[in-house]
Amino acid sequence: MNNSGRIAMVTGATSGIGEATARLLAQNQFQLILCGRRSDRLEKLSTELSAYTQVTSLCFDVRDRDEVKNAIQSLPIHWKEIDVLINNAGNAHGLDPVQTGSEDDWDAMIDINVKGLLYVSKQVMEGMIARKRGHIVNLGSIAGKEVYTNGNVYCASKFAVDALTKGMRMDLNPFGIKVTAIHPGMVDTEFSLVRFKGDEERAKKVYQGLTPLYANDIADTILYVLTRPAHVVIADMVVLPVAQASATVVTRNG
Ligand code: NDP
Ligand code: 8X3
Repeated sequence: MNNSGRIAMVTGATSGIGEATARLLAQNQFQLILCGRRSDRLEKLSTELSAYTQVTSLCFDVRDRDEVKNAIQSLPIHWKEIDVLINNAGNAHGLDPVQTGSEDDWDAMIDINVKGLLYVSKQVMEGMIARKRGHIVNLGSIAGKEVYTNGNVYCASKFAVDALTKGMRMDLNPFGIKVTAIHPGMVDTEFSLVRFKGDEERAKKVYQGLTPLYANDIADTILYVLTRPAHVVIADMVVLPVAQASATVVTRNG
């Protein structure tokens, strides 16, 4: 497929899976709208990727409905014709039993992973519907397929992403819009550092004794789903490292 001229918006492009996806899409001639809250990282990545393709960036918090709307509506006319939306922004906050979980962590996960995804999608879907084409890729998780101990609210947020993906595919079906969910297992990014609030030792332990997925592995999967023939949609994909058999079954060396 010739990707030249296809405009892709990537949320959470300042780190991990989103950043790797932005790099790979740029190398494959997609034009890019990079999104995130950390403007310094957005600027640096925009400059780097401008060597390959046209790039613009939007700095906003997906939790803030007005910020999302204003940012996306501020795009110049050319950039408004978004072909691909990668709903990737999201994180886990905490790993605690539900009885001692923090309400702030709950708010963050529901507001970012679920409501944020909806706010961004709403702004982008309108144009896709009018043009009768587009592709939305939602980042779910193995945590959206299986609940694990202390995963409670994060799992619930990713089960919601799974449900929303299915609902979007149905509602957008009459308009020829493709909707895909990709559900990774353990990917070594800043994810665990965020989950454990900057505790590097604890974050490192998550991936100790195994070869996890890397952000590039998921970027590669995203490029694959975006480059299927026009009549094909990959609806749902679970991608795990070989060392992981389920949300809870993991084989570690030593
Ligand atoms: P990272 O922490 O490396 O990246 C998260 C990205 O989300 C950052 O770019 C961050 O940007 C952005 N983000 C977070 N909160 C907000 C917000 N309020 N508004 C706007 N952007 C926000 O994690 P990953 O790359 O691993 O995670 C990406 C997605 O993949 C998430 O949805 C995650 O749940 C999912 N996932 C991750 C797995 C893993 O093991 N790593 C496994 C399964 C799914 P900034 O801070 O600049 O705003
Ligand atoms: C991230 C993977 O297993 O930590 O969604 O929930 S896990």
